[in-house]
Amino acid sequence: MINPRFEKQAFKKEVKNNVKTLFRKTIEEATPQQLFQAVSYAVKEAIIDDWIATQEQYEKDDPKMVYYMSMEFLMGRALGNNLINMTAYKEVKEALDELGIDLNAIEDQEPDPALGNGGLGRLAACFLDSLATLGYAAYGCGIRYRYGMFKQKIEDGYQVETPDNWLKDGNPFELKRPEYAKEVRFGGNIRVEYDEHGKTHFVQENYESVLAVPYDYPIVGYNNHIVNTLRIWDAEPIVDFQLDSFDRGDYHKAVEQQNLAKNIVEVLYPNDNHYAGKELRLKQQYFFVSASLQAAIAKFKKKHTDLHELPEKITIQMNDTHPTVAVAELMRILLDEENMEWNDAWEITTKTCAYTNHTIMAEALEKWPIDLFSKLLPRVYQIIQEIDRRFVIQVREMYPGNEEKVAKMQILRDGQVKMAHLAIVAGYSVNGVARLHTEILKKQELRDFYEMMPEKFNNKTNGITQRRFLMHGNPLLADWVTEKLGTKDWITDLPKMSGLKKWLDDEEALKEFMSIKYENKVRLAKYIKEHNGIEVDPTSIFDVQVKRLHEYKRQLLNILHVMYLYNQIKEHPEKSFYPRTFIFGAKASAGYIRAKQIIKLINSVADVVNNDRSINGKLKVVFIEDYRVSNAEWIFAAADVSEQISTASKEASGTGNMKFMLNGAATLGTMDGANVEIVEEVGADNAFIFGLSSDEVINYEQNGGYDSRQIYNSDPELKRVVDQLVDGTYAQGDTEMYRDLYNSLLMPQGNNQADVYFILKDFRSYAEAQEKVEAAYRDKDRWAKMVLLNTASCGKFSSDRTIQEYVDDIWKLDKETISEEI
Ligand code: 26V
Repeated sequence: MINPRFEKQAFKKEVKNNVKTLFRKTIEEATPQQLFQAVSYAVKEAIIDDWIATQEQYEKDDPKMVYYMSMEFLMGRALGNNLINMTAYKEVKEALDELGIDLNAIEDQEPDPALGNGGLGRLAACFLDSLATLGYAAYGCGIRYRYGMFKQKIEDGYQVETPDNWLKDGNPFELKRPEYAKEVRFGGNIRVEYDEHGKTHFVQENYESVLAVPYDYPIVGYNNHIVNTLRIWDAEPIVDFQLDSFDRGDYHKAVEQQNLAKNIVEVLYPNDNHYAGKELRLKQQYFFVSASLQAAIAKFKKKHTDLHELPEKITIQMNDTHPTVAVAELMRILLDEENMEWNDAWEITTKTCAYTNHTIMAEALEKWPIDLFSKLLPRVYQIIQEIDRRFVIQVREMYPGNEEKVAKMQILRDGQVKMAHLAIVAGYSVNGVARLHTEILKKQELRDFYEMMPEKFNNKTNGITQRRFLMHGNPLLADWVTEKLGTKDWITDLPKMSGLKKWLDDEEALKEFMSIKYENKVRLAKYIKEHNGIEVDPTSIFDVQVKRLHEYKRQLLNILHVMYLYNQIKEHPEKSFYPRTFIFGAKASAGYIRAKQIIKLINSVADVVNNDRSINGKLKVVFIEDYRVSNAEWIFAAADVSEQISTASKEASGTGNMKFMLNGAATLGTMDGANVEIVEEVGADNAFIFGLSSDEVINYEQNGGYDSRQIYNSDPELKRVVDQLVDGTYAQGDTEMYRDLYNSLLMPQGNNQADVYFILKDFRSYAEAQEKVEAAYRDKDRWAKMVLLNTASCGKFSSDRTIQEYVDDIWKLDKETISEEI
C-alpha cells in the first residue's frame, strides 16, 4: 500500500506549500537547493509518522537494543535512499516530473554527509540500514562534526583539501533534541569522600564541562515502517557566555568553555588507519561515549529498576577501539552514580560491551600516553588502573611465573593505555571483519588474548546494503534483476540473486546485462567529461580502483603497471591492445606525504598518457576528484574490473570489492580480506587472482629474505618503469619529484626492508593477471557470463546477512514489526 502522503496530488501540494512557507517562493522561483529542501521536508513528514510509531512500539515491547558506537558514520545522501526504503521513489519522481522538477537534479543538491573516512564509517552506515530493514531496535551513536571529510580538489595534479561545510544550508532530515542534552566533564582532580556508612565516594572537582546536545536522524527500514535513530552529538557551552559567567565576572572560564565546546565537534580527523595521539581526538571519543551512555542508562531506567538486568536489554558494539573508553565510563556510571560494587558493575559491563577490530596495521593501534589520558579523564583512568590490576592477577594465575605474558597483555604498559587490550579484556565478544582477518588476529596479532579467552573470538564477514548500492546506484540493473528473477525479494534477501544463474546461457539476457553496463559507462563517461574534462571511451575496459589512498592498498602498483603498459604500447605499436580506461579515486590523509605523491604521480601519468596522440586513445587514465559515497554509486555501476590489490594480510576485509561484484564487475585482486570469500563464492575461474599469499607475506615479514633490488635488477622492463620515476619522464624533466617513491621501492625503510608492501615482488604476477583480464574481455561471451555470475553470486555479501549474524551470535536482539496502518 502506498503511503497517502506520497499520493501524487498530496505530495505536490506539500512541496508547493513547503516552498512557500520556507522561502516565500513559487516552484518556478525557487533555486534547486530550495527545491531540495522543500522536497526533503515533504519526505520527512512521511518519515516522522513511522518514526513515532516505531518508537512507541519499542516503548511498548521493550526489546533488547544495540547501541552501535562509532566515531564515524559515512551516511551518504539521505533523500534518494529514504525514498527507496519507503518504496516511494518512483511515485515521487513522477509527481516531481509533473511539477517540472527533475528528482535526480534535486538529489544532487544534497550535501553528501561525510562523517567518516572510509570503510569503517561506511560499514556503520550499511549496518544501520540493515538493522532497520531487519526490524531490530538500534541506535547509532556518534558525533555531529561541523566539518566532515574534507573536499578534495586536484590542482596541478596535487590534492588540495577544502573544508566540507555540509550544514551550511541546514539539514532537513535532522531533529535537534535539546531535552536529552547531557553534561560531559573533563579534567580536574578526584577527591575521595567517605559517607556515614564508611563507603568511599569519588568526586570530580575543578573540571571543565560541555553540554552534549543530540541531533537525531531517521534510519528508514526497507518497506517495513520501521524507523530507527542515528543520534549524533553536538557540543554547546554549559554556561551561557554573555548572560551568565560574564556577569559574574567569570569571563575566562566562559571563554574556555565556549572554546572547548566549539573545538570538540569541529572536525572529523581525516586519518584512516593511522593513530596520532591527539588530545582533541580523545576528547571527541569520551564526549560522545559519555553522552551516549548517559542517555542509554537514563532510557533503561525509565522502564527498569535493577541495573543487573542491563545486559538483557542493551548491548554496546564498539566500532574499533575508538569508543573503547565506553568500558570504563560504564563502570564509572555504575560505581559512582549508581553506587554499585565493583564485582557487580564489572559483571554488567563485561556482559554489555563487545568489540570489533577493523585493522591489523600496527600504526592504527590506539595507545594513549598515560599522562595525557589521566589528566583529561582522571576518574576513568583510575578505573582502568583497577581493571588492569585485576587483569594482571588473572594472567599471573593462568600463566604463573610468565612475566613476559603480562608484559605483552597488560592494558597499562610502557606509559601507555592500550585501548585494544582494554576492549578485549572487558568485551564479551571480539570479532574480525572477514574470515582471513579473524584468523590472522587469532594466530598473530591477538594470539595471547585468543589463547587465554578463545570463547570471545568470532568472525563477522562484512557486507554492504543492496538498497543503496544496487537499487539506488544502478536502477537499470536493479529493474533488470527484478524482471529476470520475477520478484523483488532480492531487495531484502540478496542470496536470491543466485536465481540469475539460470540466465547464464541465454544470449539475449547476457546482451541485456552488458548493454546496461554500457549505459552505466556512458553515464560515468559524462560525469568524467563534466568534472575532469577528459573524454573516455565507454567501449574501453573500465578498470577501477577507488578507495582511500594508502601504501598497503597499492595504488602505486596499479599506476606503475599503467606506466609499463604505456611503454609496451609505445614500443610495440603493432601489437593489438584492447583499449583501457584506468580510473582512480582516492583521498589521502592531509599529512600523509607519500600518499599525496602517489596522487600526483597518477595525475602526471594521466597527463602524459592522455595527451599522447600516438597511442590512439588505447590508454586513458582518469583521477576522479573528491571520491565520495554519492559518486561511488555511479562508479561501481560502470566498472568492468574491480582492483582489490592490497598486500595480502593487510586489508582486513574491504567492502568496495563487494559493491563492484554486486554491480557486475570482475575482481582483480590478491587473496586478502574478503576477496578470499568472494573468490570462494564466484569460483576461481571468474576472478583474476595474483600475488603473494598472506602466509608468504607474513613469513617474509618475520624472517626477512625479500630483496626488491634483486627483482629490479633481473627484470629490465620493470626496472625501466621504476627508473622512470626518477628520469623526469613524468615530471617534465624533474628527477627529484618522485625520488621518495623510488626510494620506497629500493631503499631500506627505517628498520624494515625496502618495498614494505611487496610491490615489485607482486608486479609480474599482477601484469600477467592483467593480460588474462584483457583476453577474457575480448571474448565477449565469456566476459558477459563471468560478470553476470559475479552479480549472481554476491548473495553472501549483503550487510543483512552480516547483521543477522551479529544478532544471532553476539547481540541476541528481539525482532520487531510495525503494523501497516498509519
Ligand atoms: C583508524 C584511525 C586511527 C586513529 C586516527 C583516525 C582513525 C580513523 C579510522 C581508523 C580506522 C581504520 C580502520 C578501518 O577503516 N578499517 C577498515 O574497515 C573496513 C570495515 O571493516 C574494512 O573493510 C577495511 O578493510 C579496513 O581497512
